[in-house]
Amino acid sequence: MPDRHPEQRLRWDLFCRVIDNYGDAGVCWRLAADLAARGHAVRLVIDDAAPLAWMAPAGAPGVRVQAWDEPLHGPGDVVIEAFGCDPPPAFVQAMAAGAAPPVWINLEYLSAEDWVERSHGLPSPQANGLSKWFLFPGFTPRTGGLLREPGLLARRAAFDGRAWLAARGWDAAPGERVALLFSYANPALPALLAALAEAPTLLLVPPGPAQAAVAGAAPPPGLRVRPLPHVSQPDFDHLLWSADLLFVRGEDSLVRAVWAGTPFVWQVYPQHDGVHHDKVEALLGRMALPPPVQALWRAWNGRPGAAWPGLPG
Ligand code: TRH
Repeated sequence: MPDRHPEQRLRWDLFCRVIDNYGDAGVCWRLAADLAARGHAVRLVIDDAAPLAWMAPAGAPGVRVQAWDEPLHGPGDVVIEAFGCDPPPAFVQAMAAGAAPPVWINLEYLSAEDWVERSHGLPSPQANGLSKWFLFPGFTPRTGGLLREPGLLARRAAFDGRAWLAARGWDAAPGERVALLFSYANPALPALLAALAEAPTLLLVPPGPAQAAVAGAAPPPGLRVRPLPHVSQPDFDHLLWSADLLFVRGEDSLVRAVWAGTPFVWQVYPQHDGVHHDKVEALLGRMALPPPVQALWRAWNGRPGAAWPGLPG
């Protein structure tokens, strides 16, 4: 990659196709906004900007959002395609035609598996003479790491979660713990609700399959369920910071749960071939969690043979 001064202001083109759920747009928006906050100019080219209306209603200075089929003038300094989404062919041609082609990065999915260290940073030579460079986010120094905005942990430390919830009318009653449930459809949900109800609990449930599932039945006594509207990405962090226990899913909310510093259980994005269980094991292998917590993670992810263990005391 070119040797550039780190403080140089670069022009970044970030390409994103929304496949399903919120993570494609969520990861790309977070990266775009963070780059812009560090002084760079970002074009976010996205085929479905609808989630940004609630994720980032105010946009961000320095980020220009463009539709996928809008005409694009030539590339800037760095081109990122998220999750192998293949930028439009005409744009790729323009990348190769310039006197100083941009650096071309393929931002991959997050995984804690060992092979990520071997694949991170590898080039993939393309027919047009350019190379794509693989950027694998990850949990070790030999990966691309995790996105974290400057000052995030200090903001988290100064945050008053109960006051923030109360200001929104989502108050916890005295003595109630607050749990957040952001998950895919999950057959273990009734068992989780019963376990949460063993102590007074306010369960905050963002939109999605879990919200649809809890809406269908009265919660067990001891559990108050509050369905939430979509909130902006900064407020999604505030939600995570306000809870005592988190159930998160996918990629971005996993990372945000890590930065929240709150006990969490992760539901991996399920894949038909079952390889998602390896991803859960890989992440468990990087965290020294007590066996009952590991058992809960496995049961929540539907690992074959994993019986529901209840919530660790
Ligand atoms: O929505 P997800 O399940 O996205 C998934 C994963 O990224 C998965 O790895 C990928 O393969 C698949 O998409 C295509 O979960 P994730 O990654 O946590 O993304 C949710 C994003 O939505 C995150 O950026 C936070 C944001 N969000 C808000 O900003 N406000 C909200 O109210 C909610 C519910 C989410």
